[in-house]
Amino acid sequence: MSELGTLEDLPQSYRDELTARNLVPLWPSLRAALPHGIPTRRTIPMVWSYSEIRPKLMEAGELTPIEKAERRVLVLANPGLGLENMQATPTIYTGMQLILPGETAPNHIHTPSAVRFVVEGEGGYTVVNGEKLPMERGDLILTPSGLWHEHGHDGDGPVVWLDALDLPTVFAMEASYCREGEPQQVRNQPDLAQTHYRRAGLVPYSSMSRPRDPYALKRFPWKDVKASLQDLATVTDLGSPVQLAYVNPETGESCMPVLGFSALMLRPEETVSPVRRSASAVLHVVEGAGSTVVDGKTLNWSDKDSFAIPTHAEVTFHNGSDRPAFLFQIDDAPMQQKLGFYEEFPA
Ligand code: 1HN
Repeated sequence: MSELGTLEDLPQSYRDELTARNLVPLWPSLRAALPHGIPTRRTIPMVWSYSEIRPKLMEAGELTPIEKAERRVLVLANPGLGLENMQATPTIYTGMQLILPGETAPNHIHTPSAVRFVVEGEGGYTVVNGEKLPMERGDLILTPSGLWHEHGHDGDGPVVWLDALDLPTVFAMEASYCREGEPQQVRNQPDLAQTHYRRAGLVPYSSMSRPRDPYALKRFPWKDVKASLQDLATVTDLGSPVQLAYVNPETGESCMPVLGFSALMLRPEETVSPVRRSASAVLHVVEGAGSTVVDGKTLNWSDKDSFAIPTHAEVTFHNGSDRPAFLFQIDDAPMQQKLGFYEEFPA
């Protein structure tokens, strides 16, 4: 590998002439743009503790009426990427959203794709293209790009969920925008997809002779995910990941195009070292307590905490307790796969 020329190697007059013409020499910046062996990562492996988020979110509930917020959210921003950029990792936006009893978050549509993962409270709902989807603790609700969605709360007490969006990518493409709409007409058969896609491997017969629905299932109830993980654990060797991906039942593909979602169970005292890979991730603790070593840095976590894992990181999960731990994972593997550079690095 040869030393490349620097900016300072060039006569100032030449540099000034380039600048005046909006031209930039590549070679002084080439190594920064394309480092050898491993990308440069500014993402800091870190935890957002729910015990710190929750009081501030409740304060936001008092300080800012929903009409002044539309979405009352505290964003989990990674300081390594600049707080103002609202990135947990370079591709993943995450935020904690609070809705109080009787409030509604108005109907809108936008280019980024979003999901919500319910953290606490009962009675919340999201209406997606006319379908009213209940939000119970741990449920995953999809609001894909271009689908109308609005939130409400019919119950008592605060409802909090984790929003995850591909906003950083869509924003970087200068393609992020929204439109507002009138409240939706709710269809009289709520959450019909739960019946249509009752069991993996079975789809409505009529779906075989029409184009695949890109978002066949928009709600994944946690009770099903948890039971499936517990079943999978009975046939999985200790130390091997007990992990399930959220997919579109009509295509078998990741349920959203840019970000991927999965659930992971760690058995009591279990240690799991997944294969090192090129994707970045945010994990959210549904229940349990443990730690994750990310590139040598130990992140301790418990119920409802969230943590960031940079691309290409060496990761080991440890469940330090005598009860199982359940984690929800957001990653950018689907986009990396579509772009053709997703990699795994077996030890
Ligand atoms: C959004 O539409 C929601 O619909 C939440 O609840 C967070 C952050 C950025 C852009 C759009 C929502 C969002 C968002």
